[in-house]
Amino acid sequence: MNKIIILNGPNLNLLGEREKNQYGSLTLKDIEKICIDYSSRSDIRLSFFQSNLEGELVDRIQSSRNNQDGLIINAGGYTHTSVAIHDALKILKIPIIELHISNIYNREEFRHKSLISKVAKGVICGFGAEGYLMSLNAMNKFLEK
Ligand code: CA2
Repeated sequence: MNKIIILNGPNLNLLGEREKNQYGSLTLKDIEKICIDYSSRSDIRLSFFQSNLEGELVDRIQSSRNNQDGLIINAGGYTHTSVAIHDALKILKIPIIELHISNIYNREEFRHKSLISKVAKGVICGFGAEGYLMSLNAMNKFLEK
């Protein structure tokens, strides 16, 4: 059974409350439930974690080193700024998928740069909350090989 962790960065705890045009109306709890339902039908043991704090995300990434088979990350705004998250991810030897709900490339210029893409095996963005299931499916495929 493969162990996969989904990490969510700052402000994603507010999903479904505001900016519904951009991020949809599902809450992060709704998304977590959908992902857990999916994982219980697949060969996955899923962990789901959100933090607004960069250091807490770095801690989770570090502790995934020895006990996860794949990591999916929506780093929120830290995607565009965090050398610390980039460095922590770079240490991992497991596949990493970068995930965004919105298409960061058709938004403001400052969102076009990602420090995560360089260390990710794949990137999924612009498919709304559906991207969470798409990334789980893609991770499953990566881990099958
Ligand atoms: O599209 C994504 O998933 C993002 O990672 C979301 C981040 C944004 O900074 C990235 O550029 C793209 C922001 C998440 C903020 O979520 C909110 C949800 C509801 C209300 C306000 C913010």
